[in-house]
Formats: sequence, structure tokens, C-alpha cells
Amino acid sequence: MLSDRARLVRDMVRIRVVEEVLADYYRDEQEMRTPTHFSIGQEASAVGVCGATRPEDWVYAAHRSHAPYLAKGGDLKAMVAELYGKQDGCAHGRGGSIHLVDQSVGFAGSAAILGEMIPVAVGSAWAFARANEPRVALTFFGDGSTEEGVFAESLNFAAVHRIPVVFVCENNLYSISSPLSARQPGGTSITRRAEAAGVTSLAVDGNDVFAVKEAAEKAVLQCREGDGPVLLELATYRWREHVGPGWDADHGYRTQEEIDSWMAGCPIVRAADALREQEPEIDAMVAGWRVQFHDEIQAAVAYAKERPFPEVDRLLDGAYAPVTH
Ligand SMILES: Cc1ncc(C[n+]2csc(CCOP(=O)(O)OP(=O)(O)O)c2C)c(N)n1
Repeated sequence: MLSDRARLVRDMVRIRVVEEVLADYYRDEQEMRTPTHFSIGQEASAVGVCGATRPEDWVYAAHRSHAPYLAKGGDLKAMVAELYGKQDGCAHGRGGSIHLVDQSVGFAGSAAILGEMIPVAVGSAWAFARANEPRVALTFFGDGSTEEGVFAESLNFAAVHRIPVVFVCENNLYSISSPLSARQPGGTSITRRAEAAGVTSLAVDGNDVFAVKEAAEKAVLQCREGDGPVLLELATYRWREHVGPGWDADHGYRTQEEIDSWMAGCPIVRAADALREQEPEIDAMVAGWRVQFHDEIQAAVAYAKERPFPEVDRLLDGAYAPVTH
């Protein structure tokens, strides 16, 4: 039986391997025609937060959605089929990487417009509270999304109604190529902004999966007990380019040294290091998981490739019906 802590490492390895293999296919084949935002380097935040939820809690995400989707238990084959635009994808090939959904496991959905899912999560959580259901909604977004007006409105509304929502900010320092320090020259902190709205806030090392899980457990419990909302600010770092499978040290907005320093603090390596005394076999376990998940993602890619594209005359399924006069 795997310990809870080893399971967290396993879940991070799975996301890492899935994304690394998908990134290679994406680059080499040009068959996935969807903008794809990888979370490579940021796995601890999704795994730690989702590991603190129950299946009936709802998780929302933004464009960087693979990691929260998989961490919540979203179906891998349906995700990969979605990236290939196939009818059997989780959004029937209409949504691509940014619009993942698997409500059977509580992954409520993700969307491309920055900030869009923040008030939707607040609304879901409010509905849970009004129905006296002990459920929580959580919403992942980046530091860039905190500059959307709806973030401030959502904090305020959630605080006024004590809504059981957890705002999960993955602060990876950049909004595409624009650094947080340039966007917030006064150094305005995200947690202080949330506190100013009356929302409990915790700043956590987002690359320490154990610390993230502990903080998320506190946040979810506080919400379940009717004392929400809570904001978690998780300090992390995206290794690859903003969108796509490549590396971007030559794009001019950050240095190779900076990227290297964050890669040296890889969340998987850190977690394995922290566990080694308690789990002396952890390195062999990680090596075994890498093989297992490599096979799993290769099978999911093979499945996706052989599935059909949506039929042209069904393309409007799921869209608002056009008005006909
Ligand atoms: C309302 C809106 N404005 C601009 C964009 C274009 N856009 C897509 S991702 C992105 C950066 C997002 O940065 P952040 O929220 O920090 O998330 P990260 O990509 O770092 O995970 C921008 C500006 C968008 N999708 N929606």
C-alpha cells in the first residue's frame, strides 16, 4: 500500500511524464492543433490542492489546465483525445487543451478567458452553501488573472457571503512575458489584496507538495465549516514557454540562470528527497512510475489518434442554437 505522501509524488510524476510526452508529440507531429499550456515544473500545486479535496468538491481551472484536471482524477484518454480534436475528447473535440472537463470526478471545467472561472466557482460554492451541502469549490488561476477586475469583485462577494470557495493562485511570476514586478511596481502582494477584501490568505511554497496539501486541507476545512472563503498563493515557476512545448530562454524576458535555478528546485526531486528516510525505496518507485506512465500516455495517444473527428453536420452540438427566421 502506498503512503499518502508517496501517492503525492506518484501523482506529480504522472503529470510530468504525460506532459513531457505530449510536448514531444506536439512539437514533432503538428497534429494537435490546440494552444497548449504545459504545467511542467508546477505539478506540486495541482497535486497538493486537489489531494485535499473530496470527489464532490468542484475544481475549476484556467488555460493551464492539464495538471489540475489530472490531479482531480480527470480521464487521461478523454484529455488526450480532446487535444487531438476528436469526438471522444472530454469536450467532444470542440474545446482543445484549454477547455477540459470531467464532472464525474469533480473537475467542473476550465476556460481561456483570464479570470472567467473565478466568479463561476464563487457561484457554484454559493449554491453548495445555500443547499446546505458540505461541498467546496476551488478555482485555479495565475498571477496575471489577479489583475482582472472580476478577481476583486469575486473576493468581495465571497467575503460578504462567507462563500466556501478556495481561490488558488499559482504565482509563477509571469503573465506570458510580463513579470509581476513590472505589472505591480508597488510590489502589491496578492495575499494582501485578498486580506484587504476580508478573505483569509495563505502564502505557501508552491513547489513543496506537502506544504501545499497541508495548506489546502486547512483552506478546505475552513470552507466546509462555514468560515470561508480562503485564498492560497502558491509560489511556483513554469519551466517551458508560456504556450507550446518549447523552451524560451532566448525570448528575452527571463534568463537561463533563472530557469536553471527553479529547475534545481524541481518539486518532484524535492518531494522524493524529503521522503527518502521514510520511504527508502522512493527512487526505485519514481523510476517505475516513469515507465508505467510513459506506457499509459503512449496508449492514450494511440487511442486518440484512432478516434474519429466530430462529424461536420454535428459541429453545432453543444453550441447555442442559431436563430432562424
Ligand atoms: C481576458 C484575457 N486577456 C488576455 C488573455 C491572453 N492571455 C492568455 S494567458 C495570459 C497570461 C496569463 O498569465 P497568468 O494568469 O499569470 O497565468 P500563467 O499563464 O502564468 O499560468 C494572457 C494575457 C486572455 N486569455 N484573457
